[in-house]
Amino acid sequence: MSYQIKGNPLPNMPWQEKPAGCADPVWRYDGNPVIGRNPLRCSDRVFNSALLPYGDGYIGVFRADHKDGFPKLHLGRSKDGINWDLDEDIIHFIHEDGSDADCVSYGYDPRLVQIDHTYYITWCSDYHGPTIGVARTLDFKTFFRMENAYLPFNRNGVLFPRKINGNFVMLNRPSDNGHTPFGDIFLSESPDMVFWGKHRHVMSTTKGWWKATKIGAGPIPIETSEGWLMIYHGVSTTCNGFVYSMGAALLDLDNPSRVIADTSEFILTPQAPYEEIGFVPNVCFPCASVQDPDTGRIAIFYGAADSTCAIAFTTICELIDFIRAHPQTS
Ligand code: BMA
Repeated sequence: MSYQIKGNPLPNMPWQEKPAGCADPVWRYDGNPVIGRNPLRCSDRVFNSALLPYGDGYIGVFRADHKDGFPKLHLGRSKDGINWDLDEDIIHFIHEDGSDADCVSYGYDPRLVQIDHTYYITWCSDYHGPTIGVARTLDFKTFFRMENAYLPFNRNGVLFPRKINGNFVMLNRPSDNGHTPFGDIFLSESPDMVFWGKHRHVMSTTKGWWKATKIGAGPIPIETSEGWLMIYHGVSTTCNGFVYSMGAALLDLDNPSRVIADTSEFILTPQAPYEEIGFVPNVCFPCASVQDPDTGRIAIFYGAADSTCAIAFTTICELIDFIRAHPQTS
């Protein structure tokens, strides 16, 4: 059975074949991490970041934790999606009237999506606590800050790459003001990217321990012939803290709050040294993917141990077959 990805061909995407003998549905790039420690003068760690094909290469919005401890958003460019030039300056946001709209204290875990001719950034912003900030740009030079999508507290705001039934749709994860020891995935709709409503529950944590504490949407959902492919993080609580793994599910194309299938087993869990050791050990946090409909290849861009950026690979067939072979049944 072969499954189709919708979208434009991407022949120059990062890619490595699955290593011989690998039985897992997702495998790591052997040059990981692709962005290592101290990549900028102002920051010792860049991780949990997002990219999109742009021009003849890639553009990205990066989470850089500055040396005063606060995370900020920076722009980066790459020819191949692997080697990155990051701007030392932060992204400056303005309001419609041109006045300054920079985030007050922090911005982290960005997602980046193109909907029609506009690029949208969503991220975890500060408005009396964490909630979802939204901005748009046409050219990655001028960035207009839009209304925050939700009341605090909320994280992991992930837009679908097209309107569904006439509305913008955003996955999100209501949370608390701390490290949130709970959390299910919801979605919300908006006719105009200002007013958000029609909030619907999508997926809950499960008894399976790798995602028993909380779950949150990761990359922009991938449109496929089988439904929206949603790669997400699932968190387990151990005596040494949280462990962040990755899972994958299929959502109904017309009604994405309906889960068609979900994985009972993780697709990637911290095992490499750069995932197990870092500022926050044992974190694989996916924020973006790029994919090629012609070959079915998918490259997942993820933050490792809140310290570096890494890439892992899969294919549409590997992942959907894995979801169906290891179904979440309750
Ligand atoms: C979450 C977010 C992520 C981070 C993760 C692990 O709450 O802050 O940015 O990767 O914790 O520390």
